[in-house]
Amino acid sequence: MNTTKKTQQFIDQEAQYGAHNYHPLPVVLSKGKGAIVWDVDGKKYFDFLSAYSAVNQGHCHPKIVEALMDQAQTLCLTSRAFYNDCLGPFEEFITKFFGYDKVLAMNSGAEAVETALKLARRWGYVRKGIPENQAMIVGCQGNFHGRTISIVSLSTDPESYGGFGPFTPGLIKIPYNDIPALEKVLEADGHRIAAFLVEPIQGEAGVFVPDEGYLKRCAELCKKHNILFIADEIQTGIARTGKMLCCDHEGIRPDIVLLGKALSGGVLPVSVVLADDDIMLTIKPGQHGSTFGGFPLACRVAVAALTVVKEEKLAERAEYLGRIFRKELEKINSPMIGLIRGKGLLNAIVVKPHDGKEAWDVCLKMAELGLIAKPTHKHIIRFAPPLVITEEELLQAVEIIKTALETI
Ligand code: IF1
Repeated sequence: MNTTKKTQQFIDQEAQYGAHNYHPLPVVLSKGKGAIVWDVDGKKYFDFLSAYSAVNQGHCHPKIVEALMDQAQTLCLTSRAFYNDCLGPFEEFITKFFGYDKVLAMNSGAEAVETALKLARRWGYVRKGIPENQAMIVGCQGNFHGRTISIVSLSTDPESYGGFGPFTPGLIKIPYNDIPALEKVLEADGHRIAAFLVEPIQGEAGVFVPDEGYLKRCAELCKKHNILFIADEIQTGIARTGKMLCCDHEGIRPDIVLLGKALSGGVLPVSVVLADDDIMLTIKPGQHGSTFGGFPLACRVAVAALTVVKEEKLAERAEYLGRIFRKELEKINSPMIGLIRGKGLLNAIVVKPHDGKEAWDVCLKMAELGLIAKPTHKHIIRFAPPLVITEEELLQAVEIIKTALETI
């Protein structure tokens, strides 16, 4: 891919002064609106990553930005040493929105996951009666929940955990989408297992959609063994898969729900843990928190971001457009398309390497043609545009994907 001098300057600058913990596509963005982003040379792209589903409401949504600007000029941060007039209204709003007794606000997704792990252990000791320091938490192979030491302790991807040991004990990994595996571990160790943590669709694993009924059966098994069912909806939640929560597809209500990313429409890092009193109130003052967690600016932005999702019926849009998108992709005749899968507007194609070209090359070609997406696990390309994308834009985007696959 040819990069302009201006583009290359920014790339070189990052390479020289930034840690080398990413390998981005050679595109330097400077502006966004809805489903479209522009680079520093003014070239336009369809954004088919949406900042890993953080920008479900579209880039720079006016109502979210308005809430941000208004609150930024009024009061940004107080810490939790004092009350403020934004946190309570946000807490009431979001708990009623999702139907839980309580919310605990943090910032990044990883912090929400960490919070859930602590909450699960605490609940395991004080409610379930697990003997001290014996609590175990079950996760799934192929998961992605973040980058902290404890979270990577649960990872099965050497890229995530390799060279970062020693790891947090008390974490078990079982195969995803495998009910017998869950049954087995719960039968064997259920008395000391506090929680089962799962992504309703595995994002990083390549948009891996489990069999219908899997999540429901997991929830039933957890109930039977008095184990908390924790849904990491950080990527799948907030309308991305065609329902407000991905778990809604199976009509299940997790004991703990984790949200992040699109909770702010991509404006600020805001994450939450939702749970009922029996779980949430096991953490007492001074036992958990964060300087920024639930800061006034975040609270105002999150209320605005969720309001936009509801007002603009983004879950219904994702469902409707997702069907069109997959149908159109199915029509593409390319030896490089192995498999198309997804739900709502969280989709992926599994790329079969062809003539020495693989997913990365397809992404470079698409970028050249005006659509940005990123490969995950070398051979999978995730397609997750902002949910505000219009049907017309979506069809134009499909044309680009088609051309890229045909001309590469
Ligand atoms: C990066 C992937 C997506 C998540 C789930 C928690 C978190 C994430 C289900 C942590 C974060 C990220 C982070 C991003 C890449 C990205 C990602 F490719 F790695 F898998 F989205 F698909 N639970 N996902 O997907 O949230 O702490 O990052 O706010 O650059 O690491 P965070």
